[in-house]
Amino acid sequence: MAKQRVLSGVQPTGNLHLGNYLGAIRNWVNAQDQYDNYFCVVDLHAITVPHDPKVLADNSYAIAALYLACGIDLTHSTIFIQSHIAAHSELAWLLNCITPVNWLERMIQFKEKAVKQGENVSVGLLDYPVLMAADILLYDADLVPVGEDQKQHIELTRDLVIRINDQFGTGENSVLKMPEPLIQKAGARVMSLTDGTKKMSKSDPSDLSRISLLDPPEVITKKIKRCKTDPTKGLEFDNPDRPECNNLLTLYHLLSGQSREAVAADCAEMGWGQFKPLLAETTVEALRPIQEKYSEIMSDRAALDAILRDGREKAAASANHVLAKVKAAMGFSVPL
Ligand code: AQP
Repeated sequence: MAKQRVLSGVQPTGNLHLGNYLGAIRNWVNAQDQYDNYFCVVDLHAITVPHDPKVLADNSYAIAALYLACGIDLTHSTIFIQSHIAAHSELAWLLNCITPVNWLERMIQFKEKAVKQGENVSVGLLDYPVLMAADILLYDADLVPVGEDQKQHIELTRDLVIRINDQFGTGENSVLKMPEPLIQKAGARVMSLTDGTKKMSKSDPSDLSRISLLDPPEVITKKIKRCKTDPTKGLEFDNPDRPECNNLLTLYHLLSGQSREAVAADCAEMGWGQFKPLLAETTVEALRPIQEKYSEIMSDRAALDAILRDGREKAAASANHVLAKVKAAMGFSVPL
């Protein structure tokens, strides 16, 4: 039986952080041998917020290298850069024309990011979920592994599939495949180090709020030393009055590989003075192999280019096939 298809991606908007890793990439790596995987660097999404053209391309290569450094294996997975395949923009346009504006206006991510852009908020930011739907649907993806924050966008993708299939499918023949979100409970929402009620994010103005996968050991140690805690003695999971405590214990559980029960028992009597150095050391050791592999990959640019060229060819074959199917269903003429 053919393996189910997985599609996911990360924006090259800055260095990847522990939220991107634990909420998304690590789960891709752990499950990759069960699926036929497509992982893209979603650079078209990165320009929905103000961006610096001087660093966009380098950031995209860096994210692709980090995918490999985190353990993405090319025998199970295809890695490519979204903008290298024109079908993403083209399908997004076709989907735009059947998407009600009010579906997009109620997206939480749009509302949160639009506030930051004020009067300059772009059509691109509003349209982000439609482009994301195109990314997923072009690969006939069965499953989309993401963090909790992207769930609403996948629901919108599913609504678009229903709409396209109802309007343009014929009888038994659906045009697009219905994808499902794949959200792991642990790590689905890693929170900011400076505010345990906000998600860790690349766009937070404070670098102290996140641990980037490429932070050197002394920076990781400093960020953990300075992170927000509370005055209560003893550490515990799931106390709604102690969001920072829950977040830091969860990080320790995920990065140390110890079970939640073992962590809860070991840390029940601990104070922050004892726990913080333990978390810092665990984080440094968990990221060390990723950082070493990343340096190795970045030192051979020709090899990375070749991987991305192969990825583009493979991804384009699927994307162009689905795009042609949608265009035919919508009634476009075929160029002679
Ligand atoms: N804090 C998080 N906890 C768990 N998962 C997270 N993800 C992001 N933040 C967390 C997951 O990482 C994947 C890639 O995300 P993205 O880069 O495409 O965009 P994002 O979700 O908007 O991530 P950021 O860091 O918050 O970026 P900015 O600040 O640029 O918007 C997704 O699967 C996401 O769920």
